[in-house]
Amino acid sequence: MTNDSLFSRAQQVIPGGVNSPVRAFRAVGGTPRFIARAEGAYMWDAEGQRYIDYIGSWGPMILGHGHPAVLEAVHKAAADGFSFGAPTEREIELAEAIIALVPSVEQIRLVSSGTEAGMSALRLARGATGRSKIIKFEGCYHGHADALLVKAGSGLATFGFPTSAGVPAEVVQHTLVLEYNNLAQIEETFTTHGPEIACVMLEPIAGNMNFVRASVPFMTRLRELCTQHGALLVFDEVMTGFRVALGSAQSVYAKLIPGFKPDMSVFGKVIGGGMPLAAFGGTREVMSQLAPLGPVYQAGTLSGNPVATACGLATLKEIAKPGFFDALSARTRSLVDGLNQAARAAGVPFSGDCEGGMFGFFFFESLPQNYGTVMSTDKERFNRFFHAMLNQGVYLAPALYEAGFVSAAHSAADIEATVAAAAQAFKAG
Ligand code: HOZ
Repeated sequence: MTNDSLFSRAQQVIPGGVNSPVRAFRAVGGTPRFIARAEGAYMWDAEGQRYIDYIGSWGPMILGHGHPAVLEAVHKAAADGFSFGAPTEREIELAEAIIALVPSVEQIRLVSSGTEAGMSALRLARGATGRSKIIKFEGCYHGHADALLVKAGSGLATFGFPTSAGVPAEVVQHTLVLEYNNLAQIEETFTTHGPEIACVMLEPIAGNMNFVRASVPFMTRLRELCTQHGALLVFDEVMTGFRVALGSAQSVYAKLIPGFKPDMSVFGKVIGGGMPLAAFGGTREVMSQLAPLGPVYQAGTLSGNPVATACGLATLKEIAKPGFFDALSARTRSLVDGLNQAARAAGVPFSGDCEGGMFGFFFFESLPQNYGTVMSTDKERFNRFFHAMLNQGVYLAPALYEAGFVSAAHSAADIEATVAAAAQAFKAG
């Protein structure tokens, strides 16, 4: 079977041949690779071609594919039952594990996807404050719930839709979209709408417009303005959670801004270890507004699924081992340094950055601070680079608007091979 034949067949029965748009390779052109299996840092497609995997299922596979301890936990949990629709001890263990690692979270609710978690966090923020307006930022993607699907990154950026069709204007009338890292705009918006703002939601390090950090002055002021105006600061850590540091991106900012904490957090990806699991949490006061304690409704048949929680727990246990993040960060840093050097040697305008096991790069002389600048980086060059890397067995995200991920299974030799492939690709132009 070839990737081409599978893609033709898929397009007969699945819109665009894929179950999530960016996978279709529309941005970069060509045929998506149909993955047959994966192990460690590698994936093999239907034609038996091996790739060094820098997508890692878009973030969850922080240990690499098929980690033995995770596999064992999943096998054991599956043998005990796939789903009960009733509480289990493992859900408490996972909640306790997350709370132990993230001090801003006093209570947490488990759900099945990042979209569900973001949508529920938004409802809770509105319910808890009794306010309607929300602030989000251009290029930040918080899943595909209607109210958040405005000027989002990821697939919306890839396909050039500012906002999805099917989202009525009335539904997004309370969504205020501002420029990421723009201090003047948040000041102005709080001055005009302060008492109406339920929450400010952001990706602290945006991973859906490639990789863009919120600046420290911006984050500091966001925190101050939210506190001053009684709005909740909601961190979408679906990508960054337990990925950029053991304490997530909020621990990175807490090191730079004394006493810093968001009010609510949204998690996904790593906490499920590759299974459908996500969560939202925050202070006990806010979380107590959630049903069955409070008036904000939220529910799910597969929430806290026993197999997914086993997978997530086993993953968190591995990443909490001493030295895990130091090693992962050093490996990711060596990749980014290698790419930056190879580009410089070839005279290619390029800038890469990373935190923990998450990285990004742009064909641009400096690191962009907002979506507008990301959109102005060299897309054609990215696309040529993507294919040159793919042809050399390196699988990067098939769109320039997505961050990349290194796992603990990536060896120094994998990084060297990747940098060598990039040097070839840069030379080819
Ligand atoms: N929304 C994801 C990228 N930011 C894509 C998920 C997928 O295609 O699996």
